Amino acid sequence: MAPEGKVVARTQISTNNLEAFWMPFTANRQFKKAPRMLVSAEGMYYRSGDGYKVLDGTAGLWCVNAGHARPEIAEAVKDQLLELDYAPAFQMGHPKVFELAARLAAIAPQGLDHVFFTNSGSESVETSLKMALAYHRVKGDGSRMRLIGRERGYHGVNFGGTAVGGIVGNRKIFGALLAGVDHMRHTHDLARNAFSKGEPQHGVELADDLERLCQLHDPSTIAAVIVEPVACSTGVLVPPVGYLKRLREICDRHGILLIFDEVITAWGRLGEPFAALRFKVTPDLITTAKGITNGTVPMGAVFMKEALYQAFQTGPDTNVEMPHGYTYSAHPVACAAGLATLKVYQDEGLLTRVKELEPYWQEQAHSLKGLPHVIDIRNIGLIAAIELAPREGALGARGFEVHLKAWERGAYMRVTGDIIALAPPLIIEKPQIDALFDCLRGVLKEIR
Ligand code: PXG
Repeated sequence: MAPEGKVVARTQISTNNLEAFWMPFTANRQFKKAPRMLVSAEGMYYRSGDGYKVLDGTAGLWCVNAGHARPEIAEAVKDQLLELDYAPAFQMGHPKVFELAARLAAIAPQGLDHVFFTNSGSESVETSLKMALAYHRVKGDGSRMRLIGRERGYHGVNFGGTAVGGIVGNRKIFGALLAGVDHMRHTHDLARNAFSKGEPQHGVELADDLERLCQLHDPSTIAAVIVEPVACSTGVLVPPVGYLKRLREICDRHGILLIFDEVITAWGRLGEPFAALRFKVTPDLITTAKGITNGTVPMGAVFMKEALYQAFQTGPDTNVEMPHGYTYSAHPVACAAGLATLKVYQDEGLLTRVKELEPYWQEQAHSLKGLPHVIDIRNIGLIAAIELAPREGALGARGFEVHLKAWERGAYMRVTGDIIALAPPLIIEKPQIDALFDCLRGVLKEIR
């Protein structure tokens, strides 16, 4: 990593044609004028196209929890490719998927004993929404058709997830999305909660917004509510004390299913295998992906309560209970990666390691208070966000400059608008935590 203050000149990458690849969620023209290439990775670091070591401040995209290039996972993937490269999951099985499901159910919150496999967080979300609708229908309660999300929520990019999601920029150019969707208010409250450490004190009453929607639509029309326990993509909104518990109570009162979207918050990020365990609130369904294979092979999963699974087990044995699934559901290579990942997590105590790191992480994050432009710092588990005041008339410009300058100084950080989001691999050591925040400190002093 480049020492603080030393700005490293970056050479242009000579690649013949950058035009063919339409990069996702990227300003393509801007990127292609000055590409930032990653060519290899190990442990806590990427290596850039021009040979620099770059500290990974965001675990890739919040997924490489055990650090990069773990040989245990690579070996398992290689062996699996040579042993059974693909197996259909419709009306056929292979041993590893049953083993993986059982091992995952064993660490899931009590009662969420069944697992459906997908290939991404977006697919997990679609699966959970369809399951919720189908559950009510198979129970004879098919009038429950509405789905409730939350402003500023992110649930991936497929139609259901975009519809229940609440990030305006991700929704506005895609038409009317789904009918029958409504949103609760988000929980961001700078006036009352700025510079909160962990769960903010104010805002439990925002959960009552669900009660308001129940009164508006009548609860008998609502199938499910989906929230991220900590809303990460929007810039890290930590739930106020008591908020998730109150959502659970309102759902129980009205027979509404509660879905926690734990694509990011599972796999040790909050010091427990799942955020539901940290907040001691058990949803009816959990969606996840990313860290399930340490980001190596695409895989997602939906966990559900016993009662939900059982509700579908009706009719003759020949009944296909859920006409849903993907060609690559339960892909053997993903399952091998998942099993090897879980072993690494468990052998190294990574699912709970963040409990030890969190106080130091929190202290270092909040040491940026008082630096130019910083209007809020928030944190939970091994996640922190530093919110900057936007430049007048140029929303996101200051944030993006931080992203670029941090890269030049040898750290990779995600930025959403003017919020910097940090979520490094869970193997991080204290000197690397220092390096990450020192890098950011230098950048914040430098930019205008
Ligand atoms: N739900 C949640 C809560 C997520 O965070 C998805 C669903 C979709 O997962 P897939 O695997 O389909 O991408 C996500 C993904 C960022 C960032 O920097 C966050 C995500 C993806 C890419 C970037 O905030 N979250």
